[in-house]
Amino acid sequence: LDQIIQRKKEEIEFSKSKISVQQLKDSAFFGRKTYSLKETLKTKSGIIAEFKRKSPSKGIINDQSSVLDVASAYQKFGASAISILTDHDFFGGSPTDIYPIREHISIPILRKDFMVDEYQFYEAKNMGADIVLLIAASLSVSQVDEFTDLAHTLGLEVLLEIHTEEELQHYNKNIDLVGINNRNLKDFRVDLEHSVRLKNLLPKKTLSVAESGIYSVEDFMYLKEKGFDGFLMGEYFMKNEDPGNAFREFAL
Ligand code: IGP
Repeated sequence: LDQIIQRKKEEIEFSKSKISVQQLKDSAFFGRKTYSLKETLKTKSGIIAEFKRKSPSKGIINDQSSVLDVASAYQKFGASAISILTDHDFFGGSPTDIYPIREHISIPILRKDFMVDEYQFYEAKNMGADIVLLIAASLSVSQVDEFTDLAHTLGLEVLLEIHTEEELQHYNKNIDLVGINNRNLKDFRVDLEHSVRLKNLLPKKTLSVAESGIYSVEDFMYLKEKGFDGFLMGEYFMKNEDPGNAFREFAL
């Protein structure tokens, strides 16, 4: 994680030198309408289906599928939202993955990246995202606070990702949704029980999302039964040649 954050900071400095915050704000796309995950979690499957080409733990998962084909199928078959990894170096994503699909998608899009600088929030808005991820493990409590306010000013919802009990301190009542990562980012182990325990420590009405390592209908049903409102799934769909069809079969 430290290595990713270090690299991310260099990348942001480079982006800033090419496009200023003012230029991002001036673009026509900046003022577009946004979609709410808090709403679509209630009315659709609850699944936030992810587009992910590769990851540090799995290597290449799928570098053939087109983001528009996959996102359109996810939407068609009932996803509550689409998550798109925009990190290039570690996840094979691109900052231009969201922009070209935005006009075809009418459910919320999560910009999944490592948010460490205000600049990235203006970027996310400009890309066409509706939700941003804040990873507690790489942010201070006050950063989470400030970034949440900024996201809201821009009309973006915030998904706070936690993995440990200590990280619960990063929660504040302005946060829209809390994601509990089933995967430990240090050793990549998945533990659903651990997530359920953490979920039970959240304030009762908090919207919760179980993230990562959901590899079967049984995993999904188990987490649903334990009261999770959302389910963030990537690899299970993306490892197929046709991720949209894998989603369709899962959601049926
Ligand atoms: C999806 P999976 O195991 O279904 O592919 O996981 C998603 O939860 C995972 O990609 C993820 C992630 C992250 C990636 C969760 N939190 C933070 C990058 C950064």
